[in-house]
Amino acid sequence: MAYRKESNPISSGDAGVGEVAASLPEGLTEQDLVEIYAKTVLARTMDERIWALNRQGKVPIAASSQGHEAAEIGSLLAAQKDGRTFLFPYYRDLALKMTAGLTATQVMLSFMGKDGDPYSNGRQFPLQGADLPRNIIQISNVVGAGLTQSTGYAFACKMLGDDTVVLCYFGDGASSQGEAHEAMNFAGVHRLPIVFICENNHYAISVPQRLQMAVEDVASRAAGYGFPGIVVDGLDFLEVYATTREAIGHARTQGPVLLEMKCERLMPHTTDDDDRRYRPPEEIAEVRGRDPVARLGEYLIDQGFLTPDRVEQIKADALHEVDAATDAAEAANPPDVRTLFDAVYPS
Ligand SMILES: Cc1ncc(C[n+]2csc(CCOP(=O)(O)OP(=O)(O)O)c2C)c(N)n1
Ligand SMILES: [Mg+2]
Repeated sequence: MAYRKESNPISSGDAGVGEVAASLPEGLTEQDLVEIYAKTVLARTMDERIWALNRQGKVPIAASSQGHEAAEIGSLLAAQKDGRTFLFPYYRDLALKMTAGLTATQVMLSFMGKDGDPYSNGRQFPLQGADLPRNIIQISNVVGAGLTQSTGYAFACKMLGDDTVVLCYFGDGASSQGEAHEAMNFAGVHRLPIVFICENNHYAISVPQRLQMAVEDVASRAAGYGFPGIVVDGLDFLEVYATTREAIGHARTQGPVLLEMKCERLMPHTTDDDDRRYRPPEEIAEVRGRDPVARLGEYLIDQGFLTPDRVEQIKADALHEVDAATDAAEAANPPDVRTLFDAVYPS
């Protein structure tokens, strides 16, 4: 079975998730929420700009995190508050990587494949590679591969007596890969310090969830590996944050947890995809009405943490920052051809 908020077996039950200011989840302050909202808006503005630049022929390809921001940024904030974590995101995690500390200009350099891309200096898919100063690795776009890589990392942490907890991100489609089973089975046997985070947007490119698996919840699979699986509202920033913090604590002391964040993919699979060929317009309109960024902004206004004017100012500031990053990346050079073989290892 998969557990939901009310019956979550790793929770004390009083996390105060999604409720009033007086019961913000542990370790989270009003100031944190305001700052994180500004970063969320910046990530969304960047994502929209990247999409527009693709249509102008300036960005070859992008996978959007629109609709996944609460899942990515809420779980990242939980990891940052914990302080002893290592992250293996996947290709849809722009919002996570940006909020982890990449500047808007660095992100834009990566998407345009220019000199200065901090992940691979313009050699790989955008933001693919390693960002070791921020404890982040995303080696490839091979669907499901990150599960075994991150499980190996968690195994090494345990062997070395290091109390780091690994967070491994992947999609619902990836959860159908053999590697997902192998990784979770191994992690369960060895009680590894790892939190598996499935960002379930109900599609693997054009394949809907019902054609990928015969269960409603990916989280229910955790029972087969001997650890808890919890369904999380991945559009609710506070629920994501609180559940991830609990899961990190559980992973450090007792072993793996599978968190299934129910998200929505607000855009096509990538800039190369046309989702109108397989998603009815009513469905696209419906999911856009449940935008997690708008929901966080409304929550902050409701709680009196932000005024509508301040929200507008945050949006204007984000646009300004993205404009400057766009100009800087457009003016930047491609990587120097003499560096072509740097960091390339002969086989
Ligand atoms: C091993 C492998 N098979 C197929 C692909 C092609 N592919 C790229 S993304 C994708 C869908 C993955 O869907 P999901 O895991 O749900 O992630 P989402 O893109 O929806 O976030 C596929 C099949 C790949 N990259 N790697
Ligand atoms: Mg998916």
